[in-house]
Amino acid sequence: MPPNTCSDAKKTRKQKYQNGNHLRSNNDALYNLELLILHNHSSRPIMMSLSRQRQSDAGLVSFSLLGDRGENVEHSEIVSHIEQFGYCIVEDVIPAEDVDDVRRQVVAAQRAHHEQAEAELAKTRARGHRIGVQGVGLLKQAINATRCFAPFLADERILGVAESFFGEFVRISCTDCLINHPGNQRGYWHADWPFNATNATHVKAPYPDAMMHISSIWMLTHFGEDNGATFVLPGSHRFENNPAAGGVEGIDEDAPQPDQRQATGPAGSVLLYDSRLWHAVAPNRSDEPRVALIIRYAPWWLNLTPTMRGTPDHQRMVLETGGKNYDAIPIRSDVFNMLPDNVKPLYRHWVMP
Ligand SMILES: O=C(O)CCC(=O)C(=O)O
Repeated sequence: MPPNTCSDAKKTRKQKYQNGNHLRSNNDALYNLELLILHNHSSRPIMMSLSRQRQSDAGLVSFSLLGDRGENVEHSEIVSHIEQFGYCIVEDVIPAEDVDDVRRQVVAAQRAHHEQAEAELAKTRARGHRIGVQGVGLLKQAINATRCFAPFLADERILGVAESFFGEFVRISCTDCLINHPGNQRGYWHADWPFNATNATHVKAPYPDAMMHISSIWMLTHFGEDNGATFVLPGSHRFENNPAAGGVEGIDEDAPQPDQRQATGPAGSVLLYDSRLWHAVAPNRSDEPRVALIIRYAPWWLNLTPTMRGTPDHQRMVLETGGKNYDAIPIRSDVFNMLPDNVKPLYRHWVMP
């Protein structure tokens, strides 16, 4: 596990940087952004037509960035790709030698809590809300069930990038697990909380053009077009709204977008994105489950209390309105106490009394 393999992992990573294939994104050669203004409440376009200039087979391009230039340069490259396209895929965050073990433990934890998670989803559906996707298994606050991935959560390339956007005191707002079983349904286009208007608590559109929350999808199996690599719409993080809750006139939230891509990567990679990015669950057409962790990083100033059951904000904004919950479950204090020292600050706001 990580403490023993840290230096090896660093060596492997250095080799990868020199090969230039550790970091992938839709780079600028791919797209010439032609702005097609449909609605214009402000100076920002709500819709864009993205015309492709060049496309690799996989739809994503590997490129060489760093050589020996070091961590800071890498941060800035990831940051600038997220700023430009809304997302970036960072490979080898969980080293290849650890990822199978992490996946096995996460899958076992999800299985053990599957019935309970389905019952919670059913309660929300019974109140008339669309939540979850058929064929996708969920485990909320997975860290309460297994800490096997905790050593990687403060990775410089992930937390460091979050800090580049938000400054100090970043907090984790979500640690869920998703297992897309073979044959799972396609999901609807949405942006993540607090930009998903199907949730009781959300930022009112048109959104200010500011990064407020970073989402990430940790690939515990490889993500390919066959097994349901997440659909993303490059550039959509700067749109003023998204199709969830019918937020964009003329856009069917369930229909493919002509410029959609799939965020593919080997197991151990992380898809890091601005939470405003339009994305959707893709169908798994393989015969193996696709396994992921959903980790979100919030600035200290983003009010997370409406997502926390038992708080007055949750009572007022979610329960009393009958709205759809974006629920977070506190971390157990025994789990918190066993976290690595550099990960504890990410959960300190949420320890179960
Ligand atoms: O699992 C996926 O591919 C996408 C998950 C998703 O839509 C989300 O976490 O908001």
